[in-house]
Amino acid sequence: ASSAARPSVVPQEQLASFQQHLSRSTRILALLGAGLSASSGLPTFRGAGGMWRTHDATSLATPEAFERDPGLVWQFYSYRRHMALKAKPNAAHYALAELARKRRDFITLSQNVDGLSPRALHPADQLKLLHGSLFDVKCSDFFCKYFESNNYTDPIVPALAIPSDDSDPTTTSTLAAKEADISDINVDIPELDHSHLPKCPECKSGLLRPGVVWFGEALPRHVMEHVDEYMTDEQPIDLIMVIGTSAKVYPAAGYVDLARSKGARVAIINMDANDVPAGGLQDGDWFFRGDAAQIVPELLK
Ligand code: BV8
Repeated sequence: ASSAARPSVVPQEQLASFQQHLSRSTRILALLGAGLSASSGLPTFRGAGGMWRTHDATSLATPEAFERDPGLVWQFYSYRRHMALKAKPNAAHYALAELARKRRDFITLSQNVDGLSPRALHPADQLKLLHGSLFDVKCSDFFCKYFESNNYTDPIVPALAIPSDDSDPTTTSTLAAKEADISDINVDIPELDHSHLPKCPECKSGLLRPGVVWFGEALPRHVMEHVDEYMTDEQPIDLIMVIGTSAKVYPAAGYVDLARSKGARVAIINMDANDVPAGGLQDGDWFFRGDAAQIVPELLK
């Protein structure tokens, strides 16, 4: 049904008080997590979505995993690139992009690497990708500075082609479900030694790696500098929206309390009533429970 026909998913009183505050706010932040893209068919890290084949996704998102088995890590990322390319931004991605066009002092801090906010034409100078992007690639050789943005080739090299069944991500029989319940042993994994993996065109020796921030790696310096500048500005922050994130990964999760310390009120949009940032809900916070794809467009209308 069109949004007009759809009954409001947000309690009217909470909606009114939020929108009143939003209308008076100037400096506004949003912290985005995987829950924002759930309705676009992309699995979150928590729960079933956190598994890929028999691996906990976060165990593959490390430099050590890449060092140990670059072929397996590249299969994981090639699969996620494939799924993200088949997914589409949802109404919440577009609503946030629209807000950024209307409010130049609004910036979005996204933990998501799925490329859906850029595809929703979110103004790039107001979108900070804290953990990089699936569609950036860089040389894994520490001394080589090769970096390439917007590499959408799928698969990035022939050996990483996804098994034939690449069904639509929004159906239940997604590759995610199929991939989730198979283990490496019964997937006919091509012998993925270095010769099959993407090579750095610059230094000719290093393997290319996904341009995402792995656990134990620093967030991109230019991104941190921009966020620090926004945060250390003596101006108060009026509002931070915490959308679809379990807010457990630092330093990203730390921005919620930092915004609070700058006077911001906090609005949490989450499917799970228990998922509130460390320190829990505080006086004056809003908590909108449900699907971000439905709630966010209503809040920002
Ligand atoms: C660093 C890119 C130092 C890769 C990611 C102990 C204590 C504190 C910190 C640490 C510690 N041990 C280690 C650390 C540091 C570590 C960390 O924080 N670990 C955590 C686990 C404790 N952090 C780091 O390593 C960071 N780097 O600290 O470096 C340093 C400094 C200088 C020099 C050198 C080193 C780097 C962290 C970045 C890791 N990369 N992603 C990839 O994607 O493959 S993290 C990845 O996981 C995401 O980017 C995201 O940040 C995180 C997952 O969180 P969410 O997005 O929130 O997703 P999740 O599934 O958890 O939650 C989804 C939520 O949505 C849920 O609440 C759910 O209820 C809700 N939801 C679901 N559906 C919907 C919904 N909501 C609304 N609508 C729906 N439809």
